[in-house]
Amino acid sequence: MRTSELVTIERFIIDQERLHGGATGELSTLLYYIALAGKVIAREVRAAGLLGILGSAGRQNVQGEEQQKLDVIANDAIKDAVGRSGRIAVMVSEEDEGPIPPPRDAQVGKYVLLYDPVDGSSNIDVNVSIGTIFSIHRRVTRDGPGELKDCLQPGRKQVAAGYVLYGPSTILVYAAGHGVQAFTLEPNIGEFLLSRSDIRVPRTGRYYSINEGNSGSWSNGYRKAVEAFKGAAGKDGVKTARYIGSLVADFHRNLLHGGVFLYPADAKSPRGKLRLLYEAAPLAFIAEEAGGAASDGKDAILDIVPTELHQRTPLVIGSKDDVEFVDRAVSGA
Ligand code: FDP
Repeated sequence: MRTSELVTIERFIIDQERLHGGATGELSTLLYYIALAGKVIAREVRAAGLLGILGSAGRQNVQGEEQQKLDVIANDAIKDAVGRSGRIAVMVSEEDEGPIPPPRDAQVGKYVLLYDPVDGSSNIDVNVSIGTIFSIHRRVTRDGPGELKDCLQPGRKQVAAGYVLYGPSTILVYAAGHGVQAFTLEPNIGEFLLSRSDIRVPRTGRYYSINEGNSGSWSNGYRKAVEAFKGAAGKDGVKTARYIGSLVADFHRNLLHGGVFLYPADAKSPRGKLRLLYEAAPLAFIAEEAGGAASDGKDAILDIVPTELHQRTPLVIGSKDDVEFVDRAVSGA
């Protein structure tokens, strides 16, 4: 392929902006900085297995800098790259309790970024795929650094959402109201190149993904739905189980091949385990944009009005028919 035929994420973002006149370019710059942070994190993830050999958290590296654990490194990479982009009013990270204003000497922008720097952290030590998830809203306050109410907006109001999956390859997937696109990092030239455009999730899929270790404390509805996926009601609709335990990786597989990921409320997590603002809502935005669905077992995730920054929610996400099937089972219909 000729170099001129390669579509880098920067080129794609600029082309999209030209297609949709009226854009100021601010969102494009923000996405560019998120992609940049994704590359920095990908580099650290590749070396993560060496942290224990070359110096673990609490030690210093050869430059005399403190070597940190991956989630701190990833959180700082995003805060630093995006916080100084001039496009941000406020940020929310899984790793920080309160809203994060832009640095004092940085320009304040009109967007709100909510993110999970390292999703699936229990998989870091065992070299299994992990990810970064992000959600972007437009601020609702007028000026100055953003406030809590800028952060507590329903998912339906997102202007863009995406994730970076650090697997055998590093893949950035995002949606900004014009379909879902995937870009794969070409490590030798350091560019994210368009690898799939306008991703559509099949209406029903072959996979179901759930932590069955928690089945003892699921409600009857979830139990029935999972039994049906295993074929209790006959051969029709039988699914195969796949559970990585990294939400991004489980979601990505089901996005491409179809299927449903479930994390219901259970005895350990009575309100569900996953976080609404920077896990469930951005993935729900992508799922709907790709023709899929996402619910909390009853209502669409995108319609939930958040009341807390780190609010949890049950999550059923993926192929539309499969999500609706689970919702019906949960409601007892
Ligand atoms: P983790 O706790 O490893 O960070 O975000 C939380 C999350 O991972 C998701 O990525 C994953 O889908 C889920 O929790 C796994 O939870 P269980 O280990 O309870 O199955």
